[in-house]
Amino acid sequence: MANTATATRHVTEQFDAVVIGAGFGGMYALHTLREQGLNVRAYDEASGVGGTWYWNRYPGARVDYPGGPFYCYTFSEDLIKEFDWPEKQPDQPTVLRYLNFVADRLDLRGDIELETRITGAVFDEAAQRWEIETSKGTHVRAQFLVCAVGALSATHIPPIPGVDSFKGERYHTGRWPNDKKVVFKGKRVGIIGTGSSGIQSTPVVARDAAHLTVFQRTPQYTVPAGNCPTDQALVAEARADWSKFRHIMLTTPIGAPDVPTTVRACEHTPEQRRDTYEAAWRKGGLGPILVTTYCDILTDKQSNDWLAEFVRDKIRSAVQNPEIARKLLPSYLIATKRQVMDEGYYETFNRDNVNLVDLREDPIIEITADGVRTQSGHHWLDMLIFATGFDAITGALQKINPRGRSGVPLTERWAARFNSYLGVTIPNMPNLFMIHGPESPCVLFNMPLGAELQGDWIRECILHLRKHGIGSIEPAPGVDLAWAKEVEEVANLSLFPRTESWYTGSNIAGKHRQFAVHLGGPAYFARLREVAERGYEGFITEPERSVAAA
Ligand code: NA7
Repeated sequence: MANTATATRHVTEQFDAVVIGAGFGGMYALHTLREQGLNVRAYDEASGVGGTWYWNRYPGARVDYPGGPFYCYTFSEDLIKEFDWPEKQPDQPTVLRYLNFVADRLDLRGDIELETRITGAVFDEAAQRWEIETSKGTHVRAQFLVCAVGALSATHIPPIPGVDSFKGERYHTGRWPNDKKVVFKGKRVGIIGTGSSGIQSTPVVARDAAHLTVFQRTPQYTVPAGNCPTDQALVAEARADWSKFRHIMLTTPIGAPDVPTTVRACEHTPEQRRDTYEAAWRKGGLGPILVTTYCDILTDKQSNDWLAEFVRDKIRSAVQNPEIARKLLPSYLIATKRQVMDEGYYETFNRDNVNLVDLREDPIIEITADGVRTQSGHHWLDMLIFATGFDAITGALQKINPRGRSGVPLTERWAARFNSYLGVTIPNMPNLFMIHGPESPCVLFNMPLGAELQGDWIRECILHLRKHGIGSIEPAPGVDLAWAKEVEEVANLSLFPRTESWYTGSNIAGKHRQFAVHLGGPAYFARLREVAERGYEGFITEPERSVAAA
């Protein structure tokens, strides 16, 4: 049955492309498509641009990637020259200021409709157009739907008994309020979760709160951020020869400016290894320890164990109370969960006003009106912070749940696995493109750079379709299976799939397990280019039926 949008809906506006999301990915897609003369509208439910960086304004939030002039748009030398990054690991307000600067500099605001959520999208097969519904009740139509919805934007609050009964202040780190200042002073605060956001916010909250209780389910490895003022000499060098720096980022596995080592951990003596780790630890940041120490940390268990033990030793020496130190010791393969970077996390547990609850030994029974009851007793709280993460990578798009061919919704298409072709398109969802979708490098590659490269591919694909009078494009039957095999083969060369994490979907009850990240880095982007050069190999198309149908 052909899927034709109902005639009763009143379509208020028509676009060549609608972009969902006004974060790094959405803003770039809007810009680059508009540059080609396309009529584009972007929507975001937030009151400002910034996407993930708009919402994740929790205390201590910082870029955990090699930051400064490297976690930003790379396509424009002007943007690189005009924005000054004060710190090596920029904080959330700086990243948001940057994205607002870009929105103004590229004059994007006129084509972004804020405070407007996309509530549904249906592909009208006859018209070869998406009909899109907004939270304001409007319906717009577009030939192309670009979903830049964020890999970490569908927040997750675990279904703990009594979760809604807490009567004090309650926040999720991924939906931190923008309209009020959250005050910790004099309050008893609880944080559930010790991922990036729990670990980054813990030292900041502890400094002000009367008392902080950290509820930890899985201890984490975290490395010092080593934040410091931006190295101005490095900035000058990057600005003087930006194409050289961009080229390095385009050719390294995670899109970082740190040139990866080729040395394997077993090539060094134990003393040499300790000195190598120590130097990276002192420098701080994720790049030095994961990219420049040894090349096999994420592929060789022995190499991984050596680094893990080095970090465990750091925890033992940072935390004065041996019993608390023991509870903080992680045991999973280091960096196979999202590697965290901190500013004094372990040392925070030396403070008198901080308490660690190890949920493996003392599980949560329920959340009450005034605290959290664990097996050993009740923790009285004035404020409860959920640092419990996201339905990552796939959750936000499933919430919108676009309906493609035959009106079948995405949740049905993705019921057994999150299938895609190239991590950019989905079978039976014609003319729909994803930025940072499942089976693309998304969260394990420099995300602004990855968004740019995917945005460029989408732009070129659309221009190709227009040039050849093509009305719709979608993956050919079966190419998604071949793609899934390729993603899996690359992942299985690494240690990542051996650990339960949000990369594999294990943090969400009922979500099927699938390591949904393509670990190929530059090889992935080369594959994208190759497919385009071969005339969009693996896709099927239909000629444009009638422009008037739009
Ligand atoms: P994460 O990294 O998903 O962390 C979520 C944390 O919440 C993690 O420690 C979880 O423990 C914990 N969690 C989840 N459910 C529960 C329940 N039911 N009880 C106790 N603890 C729970 O999210 P973040 O927001 O910190 O970071 C996400 C990314 O955002 C981050 O990588 C940065 O890139 C920015 P678990 O490990 O599952 O046992």
